[in-house]
Amino acid sequence: MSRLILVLGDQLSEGLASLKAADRASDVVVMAEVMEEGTYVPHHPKKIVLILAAMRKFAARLRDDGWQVAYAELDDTANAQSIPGELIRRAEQYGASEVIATRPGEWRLIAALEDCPLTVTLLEDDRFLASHARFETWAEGRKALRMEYFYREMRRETGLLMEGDDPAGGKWNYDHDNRKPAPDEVNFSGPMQFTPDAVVEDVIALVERRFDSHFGAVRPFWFATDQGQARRALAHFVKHGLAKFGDYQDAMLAEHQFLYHALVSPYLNIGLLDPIEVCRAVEDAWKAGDVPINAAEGFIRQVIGWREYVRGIYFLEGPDYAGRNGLNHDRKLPDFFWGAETRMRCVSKAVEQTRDEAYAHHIQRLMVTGNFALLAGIDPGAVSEWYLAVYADAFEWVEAPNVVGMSQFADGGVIASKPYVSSGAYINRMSDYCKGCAYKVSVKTGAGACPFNLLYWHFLDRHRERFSNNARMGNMYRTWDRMDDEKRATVLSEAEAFLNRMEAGEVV
Ligand code: FAD
Ligand code: DLZ
Ligand code: SF4
Repeated sequence: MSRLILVLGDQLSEGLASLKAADRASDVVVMAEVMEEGTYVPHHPKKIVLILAAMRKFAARLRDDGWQVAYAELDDTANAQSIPGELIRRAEQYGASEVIATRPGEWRLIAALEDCPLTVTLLEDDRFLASHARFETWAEGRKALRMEYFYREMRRETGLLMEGDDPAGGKWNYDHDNRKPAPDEVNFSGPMQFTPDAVVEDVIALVERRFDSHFGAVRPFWFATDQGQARRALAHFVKHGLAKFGDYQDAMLAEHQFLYHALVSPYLNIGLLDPIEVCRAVEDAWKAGDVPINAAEGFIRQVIGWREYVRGIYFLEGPDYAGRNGLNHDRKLPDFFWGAETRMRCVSKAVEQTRDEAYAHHIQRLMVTGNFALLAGIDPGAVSEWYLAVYADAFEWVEAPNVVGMSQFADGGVIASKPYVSSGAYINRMSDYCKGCAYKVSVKTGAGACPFNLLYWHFLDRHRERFSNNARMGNMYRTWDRMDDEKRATVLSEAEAFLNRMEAGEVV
């Protein structure tokens, strides 16, 4: 009897565990475009196009390779519009009762498959360096789960940038060199862009029709949608962008959204690129003398360090992780996250770019939108849903630890040892956003004061009990405590007034 082999929209890898376990001669691959996956959060239209177009191309490739594929398009009348529903329908159609699936990257879908009234076997997703068991072994008995130590083990295990037992160049981490402010000129034209072919055009039309209420621009659409294109995009970045990736990793420019970033996370996360393949390409460029060590190490750390580490945390911490709210923040997410007007140029530019590209780089996510949400005390569940919806690379296993943990400190400090908060000074140092902003970054209180300046102290003050004994935050509290009482009272009342205006829906 044939078995059903489930392939999800972010599992588009030929070497997927469920495909490796299948019998091409007798099993049926099930792939389904379903409204439930398209709407559990209002995904950005570009993200939906990416996934559905890449699914259609992957299915065609499997068929060419001799697989029998039962593929449901979104508009098919018989489509059950959910993954379990489609499995049940296909089980009846093919007289199958057994499903082989690769463990999804989200607790929600794992639970749905476990509850499905068919016999479902979930195989470990081995497209990562560290299995769950490997991560658990690393985490066991440690007081603090800091990424840096995990990363060193991954370097040793992969041999990436290693000279014998030692790190290449003598240091594990070159982050110190990677904090240069925004450059005056950028000589990288950005990620490789692809003109939509007929498959992509069909999906764009479908998404325009079915998801027209979702935030985000569907056109122009230029993402890679198959493995060949994704590999070309990677090679383009390694050749033209990587050398300066390290130097300007943290910089932000309003008119250069991509700076020297790779824009490969959507391709990695849906399976078009393999993390080791990506890192080897970067290491080869360093070995060939084409890029400096700070660029190669900085990049490889993100992929075999951060990317693996956050996944490990998500599965180690369990299904409640994404819902944590360690600082009890409960304000509503302001409408300007969905494109309404704001006078804060940094936030407005980051959201505008997110709307147009379904992309923002790490520091825009962490130190502009994330920083604002944390300082303003927004409900981290709402913040997390926003990030999960608006970025093309967002799947809960990677999004939740970055947002709930790293950015909102809502996991109580599992990931970060201190909250990532800053006043406007940091944004001004690393970007060109403050030039031309309606607020003045140098003004601390009174007319035109930058909201980040006010909210920064408001955050520290309202969380004094939680953070004042944190050794890494002592200086901040000492500076706050040195201010005279009147100044402190003014800061707090102006911050409150700002938050009240924001909550009342005024343009702030
Ligand atoms: P580059 O800056 O060129 O980095 C190279 C690669 O490193 C990325 O492609 C990515 O695969 C990996 N990487 C870098 N940082 C991280 C990280 N912290 N966690 C995991 N992988 C990392 N990344 C996602 O893939 N999906 C998300 O939903 C996501 N949400 C985030 C939310 C917040 C609040 C923050 C601060 C970061 C988030 N990140 C997320 C991490 C990071 O912002 C993106 O991976 C990166 O911006 C992707 O763009 P890029 O390919 O140009 O990356
Ligand atoms: C994100 C997404 C979307 C928008 N649509 C589909 C879909 O129609 N079919 C599918 O199989 N997968 C889709 N996905 C990806 C899933 O949501 C993803 O597999 C889970 O969130 C687990 O990471
Ligand atoms: Fe953002 Fe403040 Fe700079 Fe305006 S002045 S761009 S609000 S940091």
